[in-house]
Amino acid sequence: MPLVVVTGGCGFIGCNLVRMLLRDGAPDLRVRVFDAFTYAGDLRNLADVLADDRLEVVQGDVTDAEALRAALEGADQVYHLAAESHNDRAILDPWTTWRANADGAAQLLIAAKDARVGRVLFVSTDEVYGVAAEGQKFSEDAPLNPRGPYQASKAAGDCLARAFFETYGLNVVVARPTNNYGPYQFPEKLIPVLVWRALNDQPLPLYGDGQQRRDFLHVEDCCRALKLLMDRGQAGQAYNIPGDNEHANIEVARAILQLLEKPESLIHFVADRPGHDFRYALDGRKLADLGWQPLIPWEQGLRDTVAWYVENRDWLEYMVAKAQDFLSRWYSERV
Ligand code: TDX
Repeated sequence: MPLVVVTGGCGFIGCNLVRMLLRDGAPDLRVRVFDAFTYAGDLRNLADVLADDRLEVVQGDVTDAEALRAALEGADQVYHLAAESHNDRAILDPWTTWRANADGAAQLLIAAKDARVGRVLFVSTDEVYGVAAEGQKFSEDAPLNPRGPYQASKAAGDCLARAFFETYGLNVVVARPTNNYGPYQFPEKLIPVLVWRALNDQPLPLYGDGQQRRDFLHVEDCCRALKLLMDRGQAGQAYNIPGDNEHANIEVARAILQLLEKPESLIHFVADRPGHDFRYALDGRKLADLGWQPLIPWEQGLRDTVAWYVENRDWLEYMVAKAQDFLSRWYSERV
């Protein structure tokens, strides 16, 4: 009976991945979620699959070596998604981010090596490359050039994964996805923040002039890529996961307002994020060579995502309440 461990399995990408693994997996599959339940990780994100007896949820922190040792015992595959994933929180509290993303990565890799895990799929980010100039796309062999505390902490883990392959022969593949969007994204990231604000007729905060660009990838497409890389990626290699779907933040805000039939006058420019990366862009040929491409068109993906938040307004309000301290502090400094 194959055992798959998903760290951060109660978070945004993690819960979507767990759902996909259970949906597509064999009857004898076992999925063990390891999650610290800090704030974004929440059992509610797995509520609809908790009754599946192939799923086990263990509470634990990736910086806790003993807890990790127990969680990885007998694991055939580990998807490492546990992270402090928000740039703005990292700006306010770089230590918490470093601890989870860099120390946590080190402990995870050590535990995987010691437990002789068959394969680790290590989730990094497009942000490790730094800013992409207009027309530029980074391929996997581009130098890492992180510019902020979140990016630097992810780059540390990314480099360490490679180091564990070279030094100990750990079977690890690194994934570098772009900005994911979709159901269950915590309302501190751009799209759910804007949806929540629009639903409540509150100003939509855009940093600076709102012209910064991101490549948006639907979480289902990302999870398919993670699974493919787990199955067919080459050990020791990194793979970009692009969305081929670049938009300025202000275009995203306008699209959300249109979908919710709210006026554009709700858009509000606020003080920029310090060190804000203007643009990210990835060359996806290496992953395309394995037969992957994004399948969910942006118009459909965004429409369905907005509809999901509307239908799951209770979930959204509950999560916003959990984020209230951060949201009040961060946005009160921006107006
Ligand atoms: O209120 C906002 N206003 C605004 O203008 C927020 C929350 C964001 N923004 C801008 C900043 C970015 O240019 O929107 C863009 C997207 O911001 P986020 O959703 O915070 O994502 P980003 O900083 O791009 O990082 C995301 O993608 C890469 C994830 O948070 C990371 O975990 C992932 O590694």
